[in-house]
Amino acid sequence: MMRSKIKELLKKGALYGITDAHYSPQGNVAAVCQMLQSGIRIIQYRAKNFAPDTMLEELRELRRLTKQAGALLIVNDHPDLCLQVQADGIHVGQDDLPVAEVRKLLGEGIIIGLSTHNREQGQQALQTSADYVGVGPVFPTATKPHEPVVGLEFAGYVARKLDIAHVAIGGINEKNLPQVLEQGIKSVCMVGDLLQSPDMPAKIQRVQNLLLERCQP
Ligand code: TZP
Ligand code: MG
Repeated sequence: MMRSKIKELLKKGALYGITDAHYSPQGNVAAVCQMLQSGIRIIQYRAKNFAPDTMLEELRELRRLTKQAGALLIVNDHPDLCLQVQADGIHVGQDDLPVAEVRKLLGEGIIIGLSTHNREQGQQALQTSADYVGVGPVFPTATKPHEPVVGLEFAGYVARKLDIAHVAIGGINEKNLPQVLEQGIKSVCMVGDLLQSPDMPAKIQRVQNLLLERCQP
């Protein structure tokens, strides 16, 4: 069951990979290949201004590659594409289709991730069938410049007080990662810092080592 798999991975401490074509001159598929080769096991396909046909084409390839690697594939928004390529899950924001609607559309087996930006949204997520919450942006970020920064404090609140799988996101890089982990956070997304790295596999390895070290019980 993929819903329990993502919960386990996030609870243990995982680096969650997200595509972003702005930072990937080599293309989304090539970037994901590197992530998978370096051991990332959760991939979110996020392609904000792409034509539906392009998304479908890339997603078909990513479905094949993630299956082969035993990795989860999550689609940002787009329940239709999620169904079409038989992705493992969907990630929605506060202004997207509500979790209950997505659940009705895609069924009991599908992973649903929900972005949260404050304590109230975090609490509300507990009342839904969301499998995990995204928490952020923890720091200012060029990847999502218009989203108000929620800060480390909210990340710590979710980690310590809310009984739901979670992943911190937004402006996280190798340098500030220890501050995030100090809040009790075990799983993180790094978009720009990973994709812009001249040696992504080496960076992934270092980050995963740090997550492992810091996340010993
Ligand atoms: N959601 C909240 S912040 C963010 C998303 C998709 C962008 C994260 O990108 P980066 O480059 O790791 O700050
Ligand atoms: Mg969205």
